Amino acid sequence: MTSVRDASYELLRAHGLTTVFGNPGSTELPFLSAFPADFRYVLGLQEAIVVGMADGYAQASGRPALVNLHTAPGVGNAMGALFNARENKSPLVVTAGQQVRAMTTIEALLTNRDATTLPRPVTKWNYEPARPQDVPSALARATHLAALPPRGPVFVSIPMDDWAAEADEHVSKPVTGRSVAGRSAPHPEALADLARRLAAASNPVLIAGPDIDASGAWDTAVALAERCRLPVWSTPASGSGRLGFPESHPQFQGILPPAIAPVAQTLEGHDLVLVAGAAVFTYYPYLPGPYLPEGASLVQLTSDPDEAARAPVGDAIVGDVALALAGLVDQVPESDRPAPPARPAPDPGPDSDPITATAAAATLAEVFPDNGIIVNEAPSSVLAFRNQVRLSRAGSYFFGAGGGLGYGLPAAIGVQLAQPERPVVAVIGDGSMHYAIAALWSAVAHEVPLTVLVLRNEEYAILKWFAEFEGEMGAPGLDVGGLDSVAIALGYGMRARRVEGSDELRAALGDAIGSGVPELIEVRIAPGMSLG
Ligand SMILES: Cc1ncc(C[n+]2csc(CCOP(=O)(O)OP(=O)(O)O)c2C)c(N)n1
Ligand SMILES: [Mg+2]
Repeated sequence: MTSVRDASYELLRAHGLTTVFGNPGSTELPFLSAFPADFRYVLGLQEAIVVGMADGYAQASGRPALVNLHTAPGVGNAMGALFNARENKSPLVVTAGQQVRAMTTIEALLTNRDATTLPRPVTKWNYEPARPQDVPSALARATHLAALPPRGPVFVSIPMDDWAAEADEHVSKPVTGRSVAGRSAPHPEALADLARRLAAASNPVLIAGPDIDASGAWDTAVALAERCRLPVWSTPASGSGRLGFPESHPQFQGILPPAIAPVAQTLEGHDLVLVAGAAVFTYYPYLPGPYLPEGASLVQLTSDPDEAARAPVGDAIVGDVALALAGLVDQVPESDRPAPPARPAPDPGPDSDPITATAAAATLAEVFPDNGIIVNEAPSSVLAFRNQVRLSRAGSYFFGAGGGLGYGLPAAIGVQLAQPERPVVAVIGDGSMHYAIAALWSAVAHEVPLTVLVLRNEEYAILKWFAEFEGEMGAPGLDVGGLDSVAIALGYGMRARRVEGSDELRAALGDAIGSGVPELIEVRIAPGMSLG
């Protein structure tokens, strides 16, 4: 007989879902026991870590990733990370164990009482199969849905006695080989109209968003910008989980500010604002004003219907961003307008003791390999690292678009697992380290050779900056002195050291990057915000 378990593994195998990110409990053991040799289990010591690793892995591989959680408490612990995954548009197939069917009505221990409601606000689909025999088809449906735009997490609750049931092969076999192609081209007339508007505009500008990278449109975005001589801005840093344009390109102008009125001020003088692969925009804080400068119109290219519908201004064309940009490249004439002026080279700023985050970023830039990847969760110095390092290859940058801390460290592990040939550096604030600190153990246990750079300013610097900006002084809880990331890393078995100053930092980073083993470097930095 073929069991539901065998049929499910066959299906997961057929979809390439052979890496399971999980934290197990008794309700998951019937799935995990006699674990097939061609599968790999990546253990996270807490569910935020499990989902964060899977999120980085899914995004950096471009394919859905499989998560296995422990019934209700496991899903509960994972919620913040699932919120992040949704904002990152990360295709996660999240499964969780459930009590045996015979004991859910009487609510035996570990019953996930409202299994399909629990993760609902942050998942695209939630399901508990009506019959054990429907587990494989539920997993198939979940996998296709997670990967369809807008990509994101889906959830399947699986009663623990389902795995041993006899499969209904009339149901499980046909779904096993199915493929679902989900990239839809934008409406040809809408795109042709946009091409005409772009050709006729006197001063158009491109705003490059994260879905350019996710959809594989990196080179096409560059081709369009060069063909139309467009100045290019990145969408505001806080909502940009990935880069949309090479940041050392001479036409790249910088990162848009995140608030309504400053965006309009920054885009002053442009008559057509083309936004590709992003929401319009992920604003914060609230600085009201006109959304666009006088006389400007906006067109948004997005594969996400909700992103299109909720934009406060402009037109939108829903469809695959790579296909949309390629269509524009084909249809717009080459422009003879002068290329925009290049922005100044990065300035590492004056020496100080301790060094500034900007100087730390400049030091990383000196030793950073061409094919390196940065995962950033250092809130007060995100802009400094973007400006100093100026990443310029596709798939080089991952950032928690939802703003929930605890993403960066586990995500960096997942990214490194998906991209073993590319050195990964996780740049993490000393406060942010502690939302998912036990991820260090997973890096060691699974021999994931990433470098973790901890910026120790002993404070929640960005919140102090924000408090001052908003005039909200006197809040408690903004100092985090005494957090010794080096001692903790050593406790998890990771190589770790503390450095002071740019010279020590340069040497330590040079050693750690590409060393082939996971290593943590903690550098003391000056307090305060670093903007560039
Ligand atoms: C889950 C979660 N809790 C709280 C916050 C609020 N928050 C935003 S930034 C920040 C401080 C980050 O401190 P640190 O990592 O040291 O970076 P720094 O600001 O010092 O650069 C906090 C607590 C959050 N974003 N996510
Ligand atoms: Mg800090």
